[in-house]
Amino acid sequence: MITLHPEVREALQAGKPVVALESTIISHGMPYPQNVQTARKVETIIREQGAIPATIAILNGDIKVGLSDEELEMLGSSKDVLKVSIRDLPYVTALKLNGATTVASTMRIAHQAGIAVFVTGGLGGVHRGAETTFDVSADLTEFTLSNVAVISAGVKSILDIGLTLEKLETLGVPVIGYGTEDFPAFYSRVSGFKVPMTLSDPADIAKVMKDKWTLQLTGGLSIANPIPAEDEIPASVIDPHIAQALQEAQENGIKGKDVTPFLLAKISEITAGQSLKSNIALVKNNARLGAQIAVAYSKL
Ligand code: PSU
Ligand code: MN
Repeated sequence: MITLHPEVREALQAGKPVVALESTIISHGMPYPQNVQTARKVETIIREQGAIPATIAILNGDIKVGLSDEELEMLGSSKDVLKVSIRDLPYVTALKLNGATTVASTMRIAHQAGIAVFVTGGLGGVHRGAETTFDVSADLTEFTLSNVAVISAGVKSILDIGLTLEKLETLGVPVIGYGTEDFPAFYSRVSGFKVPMTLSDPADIAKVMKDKWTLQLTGGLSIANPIPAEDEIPASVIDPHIAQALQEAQENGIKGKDVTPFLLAKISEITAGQSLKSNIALVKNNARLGAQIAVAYSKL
């Protein structure tokens, strides 16, 4: 039920490096047209590093790995694209709907397609107040099931970062800080929480991936890449905005799958686009690293 773009299929058959990309960040994480522009730029960066990009989405019920330019435009501009996590996948395929995949569903599809590296912006995780709401992203459970290295800029402090890291430890997920000992907080380079492992060479990260799977330690790895210093928004600036977004979510009774998109849009609105600028910069930065890891992994 998965349709590989011919270029992606050929690259996988030839053992060339391929980098998967998610689509919820396009449909529900950024406004049009910046979302489509960013998605295209990210694909270009991956190519410049010598890898093939494979953006994953569901179009008319077809699970697509690798999109054409027109498909990317449609996905980014259309209003009827559902946010599709693991539980939603069979519903969207059966009813032939359009869907944007989250980290969890993109990991699963990438794994099934044989793609080992996946670039995104931020991971889902344990939400603040999860002790009463039970709101824990399916992204975390997916790390126990799909053999994919996920490059992100860490997690936004809309989440409980400490609990998210504890959960990743429980699930047996290697969390590798790229050139940092501090887990990054998306807009900010530091969260105050330490990463268990630090590596500064993409080739070393590729070796850890290889050994994890050779040891039959099923599941993913989280590669946490801090936002470039010139694009960061310090925690002292962004935290009050995040607090306001969280309060508005509560006042409006936002629940379930709507929580994360609501908070992302609200923060962008409150910061008048400053957060969007940072978001775009960190995704590009992750694309560069992800492609470098994919290239190194393809040589092992
Ligand atoms: N965090 C971000 N940006 C995003 C997301 C999370 O900083 O775009 C998206 C990703 O697609 C992630 C999803 O997989 O939200 C998590 O949603 P939920 O919390 O409903 O599982
Ligand atoms: Mn949730």
